[in-house]
Amino acid sequence: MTKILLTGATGSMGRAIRPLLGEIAEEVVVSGRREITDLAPHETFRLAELHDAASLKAAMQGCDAVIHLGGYSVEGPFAPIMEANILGLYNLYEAARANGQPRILFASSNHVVGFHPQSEVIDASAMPRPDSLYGVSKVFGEALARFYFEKFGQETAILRIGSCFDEPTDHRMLSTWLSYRDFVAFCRAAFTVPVLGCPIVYGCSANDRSFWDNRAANYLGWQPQDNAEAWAAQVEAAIPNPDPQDPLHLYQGGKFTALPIDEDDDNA
Ligand code: 15L
Repeated sequence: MTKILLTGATGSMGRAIRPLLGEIAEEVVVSGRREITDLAPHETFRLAELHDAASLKAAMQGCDAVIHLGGYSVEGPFAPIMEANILGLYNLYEAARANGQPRILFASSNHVVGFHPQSEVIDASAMPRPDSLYGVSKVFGEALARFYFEKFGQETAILRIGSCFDEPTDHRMLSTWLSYRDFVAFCRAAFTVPVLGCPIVYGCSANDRSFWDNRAANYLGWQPQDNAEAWAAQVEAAIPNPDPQDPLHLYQGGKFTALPIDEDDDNA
């Protein structure tokens, strides 16, 4: 592994994982919509906008792998979701096709399957049950990744990320939490396994309360090290009696399942 392109480097997850990427790459091209100036010696910056295909093609030049965190990462109005997660993802895959098909880590989301109940354990064969327009856009992203794999052999690790934050802060996150170091270990596994293919993997640490079964991805050799259970007492003390009827606790997607459609004036 030599040179990785990181999209969405200015987002919260991008900022958190940047210091760890030197462990898996000699060179990291950090890209985003705003200039980044606090570069480590192994980092270079490229301004790249997902709606600007040429900027993505240029940023990807010479890269062996892509960690695609860029995009619209929460529920919101349809127009910006569409621009970043639908048009933007198409631009990303076309940039990859023009640049020798580096492997892609596609940051999909648990919100693709958010309407599955928390009482069920699901695996990669579960039916998509998106819980938001954002989740629907990630279903598109997964389909696009699969299409480029079938048609061109483009390899992608589709990671349905749970909750990638410093630490779990509510009961749901005791199931869905993904630590930064487990995420980076996943990238390493996806970029070094001899044959990647186009697997769907749930992005969570080795949580006792996980909703997800990743056994189909054992061939990647990814062994997450962290477990949200270490924060269980802290979370249970802070939120002693979670309401079981609260959407946060009914469905895997939590509160996203209860959000209203955010009407976008431009599309009304
Ligand atoms: C996501 O997909 C979001 O990007 C993140 O902000 C969290 O809401 C996360 O899911 C989650 O479900 O906790």
